Amino acid sequence: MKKILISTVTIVGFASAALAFGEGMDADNDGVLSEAEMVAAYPDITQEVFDAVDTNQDGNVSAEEWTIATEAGVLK
Ligand SMILES: [Ca+2]
Ligand SMILES: [Ca+2]
Repeated sequence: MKKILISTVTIVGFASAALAFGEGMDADNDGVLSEAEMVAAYPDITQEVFDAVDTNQDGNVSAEEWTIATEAGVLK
């Protein structure tokens, strides 16, 4: 239980640190970027790039995944 609480705090901390994430991109404000939201933000994105960014393959790009991809230069 303690481990779960720590993970939640870490995720919340990460989300507030990544201020640029979702700005003008997260249309439904659910905290993650769906494939449709990613296409709207990055019109040239390919399925291959989306799959590479969505590292846990859940169909959404989290703040962490977006930050990693942006810092790696995958997303510009
Ligand atoms: Ca969203
Ligand atoms: Ca994901």
